[in-house]
Amino acid sequence: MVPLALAAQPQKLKKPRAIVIFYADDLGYHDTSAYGCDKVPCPNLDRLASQGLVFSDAHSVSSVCTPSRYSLLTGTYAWRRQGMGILPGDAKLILPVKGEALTLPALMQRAGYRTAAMGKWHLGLGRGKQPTDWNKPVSPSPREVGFDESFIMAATGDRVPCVFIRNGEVVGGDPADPIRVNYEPNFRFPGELVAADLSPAELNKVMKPWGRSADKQHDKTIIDGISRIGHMQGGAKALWKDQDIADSINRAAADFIRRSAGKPIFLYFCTNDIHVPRDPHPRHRGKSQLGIRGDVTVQMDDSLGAVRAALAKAGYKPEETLFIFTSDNGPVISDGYLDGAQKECEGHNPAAPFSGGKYTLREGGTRMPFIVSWPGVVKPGESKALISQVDLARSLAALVGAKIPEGQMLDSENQLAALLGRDAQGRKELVEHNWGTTLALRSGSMKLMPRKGGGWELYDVEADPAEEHDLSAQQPQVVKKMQQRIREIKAQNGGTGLPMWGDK
Ligand code: NG6
Ligand code: CA
Repeated sequence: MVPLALAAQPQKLKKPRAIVIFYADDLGYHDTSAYGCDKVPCPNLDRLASQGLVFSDAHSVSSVCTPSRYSLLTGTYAWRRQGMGILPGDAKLILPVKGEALTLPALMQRAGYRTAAMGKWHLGLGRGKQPTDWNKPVSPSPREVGFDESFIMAATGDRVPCVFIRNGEVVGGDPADPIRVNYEPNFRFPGELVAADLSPAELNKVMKPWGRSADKQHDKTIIDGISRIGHMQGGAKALWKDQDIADSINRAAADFIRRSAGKPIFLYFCTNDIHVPRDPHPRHRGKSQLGIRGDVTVQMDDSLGAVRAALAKAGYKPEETLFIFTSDNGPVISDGYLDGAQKECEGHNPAAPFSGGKYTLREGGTRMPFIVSWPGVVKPGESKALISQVDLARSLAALVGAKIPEGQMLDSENQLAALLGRDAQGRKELVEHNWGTTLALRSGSMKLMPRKGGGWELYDVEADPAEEHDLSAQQPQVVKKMQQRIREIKAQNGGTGLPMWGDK
């Protein structure tokens, strides 16, 4: 048992030498063996779970990527900002840079940590003249946000540009073959290979069998046999190979860890898995019983193992390492490609026991796999504490003794005691978000959610995790009270409609 005195004073803890946030993409609550899915072996995650605290009521801020990541890194709710949503691949940087507001990596720097962002970014780059010029250093980039080092994909695997960017510069960029990106509708670069322009016979020749778009967004530039969102030209030597994306990110992270050996590090590791396009390395093919989507989950687990191995090799002992595993938003089976997942995942509810998933306000949209491991400090087990990823900012600040300036990171709660297993409750309430400023509210186990077409639905998600029995007619007074509370939360901490950073 942890003495109560310690529970009340987590700041007395020794600072971990390594703090890692391993952020999966679109991974659902029920997608891995660690959370009960026996069709997808994830031995590394299983090991982490057996040594750590496995949360069952931890949430991303949003059921889509950009707002969740923004909130995690800023300790503020993304939905307070204007124009927040899934960003195109050439969007400008939406995070505050130094001098504008403190971010999680910047506060870790102040506490003496070397910081790195690896993998999927999707928070925009540059703020200069649009469109972004990819042929010179892009600024501001993760560096200006507080990351000493970065090796990132600008947006998503399905969006151009399909290149890695190291510390603000395209890896493998060639002045003789400049990169151009365009997101205008009906645009074409001269000679560009665009899926929408090709006949089925031509598509069969140039595309991987699972590279075929299923909608009008994903049928643009074909790169590495996969059609993408947006148009791209040039940069032939810089283009990633989809089957190697995971290994490239793992290598970059391992390199950062190796070069940092002996120093405190904060690693924000964002795997591209299990987002579309799903194109696992051949060594992971067939390793799950759920087809291509399960195989990229195995690949994600392999990346987890690679990061853990790199830490061990560089001398970061388990008892010096706080490792947090989670995902940015709920699961989706079909997300723009005819990759076979629909059929292969038949009978698999990736959000089980919840309903909904990515893009939805149901529990499946934001209820995330979430595991905290810190051997010797965090007792292995399970936690039902209600927590949000927006709380990582204040909780980690408390852990490393960083001061947050007055009036900043206001949506973040210090939930360090819950994260370390010393408080079983966590938050009293939590908002869930999908689009715009539409919010659902959890108040304990009760959940109020706007009904499509008007009105409200009320659920007790503890008794009814799938949100099937609407209690709004039986409990109108609870509906009223929670509605009022949503209004209050929206009005707090600057309200809504705040300008995006970099806008005036
Ligand atoms: C959507 C894409 C989807 C995916 C998502 C981003 C369409 C129709 N759908 O707009 O395929 O790329 O954006 O996912 O284009 S996220 O996890 O980064 O939020
Ligand atoms: Ca995502």
